Amino acid sequence: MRRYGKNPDEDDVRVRPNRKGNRPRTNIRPKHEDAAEGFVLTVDRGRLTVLVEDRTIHAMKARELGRKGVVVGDRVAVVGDLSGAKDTLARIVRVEERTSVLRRTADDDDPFERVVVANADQLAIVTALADPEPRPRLIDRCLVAAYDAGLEPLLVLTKSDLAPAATLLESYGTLGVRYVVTSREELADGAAADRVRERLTGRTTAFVGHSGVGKTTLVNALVAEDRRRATGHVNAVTGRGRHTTTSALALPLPGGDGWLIDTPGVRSFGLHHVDPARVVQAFPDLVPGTEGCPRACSHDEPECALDQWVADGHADPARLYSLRRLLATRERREGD
Ligand SMILES: Nc1nc2c(ncn2[C@@H]2O[C@H](COP(=O)(O)OP(=O)(O)O)[C@@H](O)[C@H]2O)c(=O)[nH]1
Ligand SMILES: [Mg+2]
Ligand SMILES: [Zn+2]
Repeated sequence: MRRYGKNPDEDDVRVRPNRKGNRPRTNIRPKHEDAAEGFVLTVDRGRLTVLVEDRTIHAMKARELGRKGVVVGDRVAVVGDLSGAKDTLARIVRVEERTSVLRRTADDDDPFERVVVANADQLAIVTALADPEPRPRLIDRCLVAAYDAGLEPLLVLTKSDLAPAATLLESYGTLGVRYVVTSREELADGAAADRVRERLTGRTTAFVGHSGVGKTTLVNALVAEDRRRATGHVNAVTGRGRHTTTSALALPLPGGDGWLIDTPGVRSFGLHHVDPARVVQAFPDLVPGTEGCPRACSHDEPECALDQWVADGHADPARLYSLRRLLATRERREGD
């Protein structure tokens, strides 16, 4: 423990003498009763765009928010110039309590968890059936992140014109994950958008996917024309993909019934922060079996009570296997 003052035996030194005039930390903040409600659409370093009524305004964090992060999907209170006129900047004075937080750690070695999206209730995991090849471990990691955050996962399998979905779906059968399959033809005739939109109505869905899977193509088929983004083509000059997506972006679904939150392409999905106890909650048939587990059980140790639970016929062994497969992705790296 770090101590201040000369006497190291002095307990609980709370007052730091002669620092900034010894001003007490104030808990009395202006209430901002006149603040408007807003919904965060984009965050680009310190600059945010916020939807207030039907206007998109520019805003920044007020100093009183300190280090508290504001992310896409946050419900916030804003004050100041709310006109949305050019060169105006409103201030975000409060972040409302979040119903969910989708987190990731940049890498498994990275102890800092970052909130990616707030208040989503569904995670669409976009995976191509070919070109690029599906990466089951990345899918598993996204599933763990969804379960950890309390979001309902939805597998979106694209490019079924190039490869069938059956093999991939087999390994998710026991998990009971919902899915939709799309193809190039169905993108062209609107059937793909219809099928996916059905799953998005009335919800806030975060879209994740490895670059090249067709996420932008799909998102563009789902949102209004003026919200569309460029799809990634390889840049002839740099040889790199045109990474048009650098941070999350909230897009309204046409008809105003739901939000789609597009996130940057993920290469890995660090899970350093994930608590096995939260992941098990996605397996209601196994939850009661954990009562006999040791404290902070990893559910993959000899003392874990789930083996007996399954042996006694309370749940399908395949479900326990699936849970352990998912939990194991926390220790493994994508690509292993
Ligand atoms: N064959 C096929 N190609 C697709 C499909 N959807 C997207 N693509 C192509 O896949 C490439 C990458 O698409 P893009 O939307 O930029 O992927 P993103 O990186 O996930 O945003 C583009 O050349 C698309 O035309 C599909 O259903 N079938
Ligand atoms: Mg894209
Ligand atoms: Zn256990």
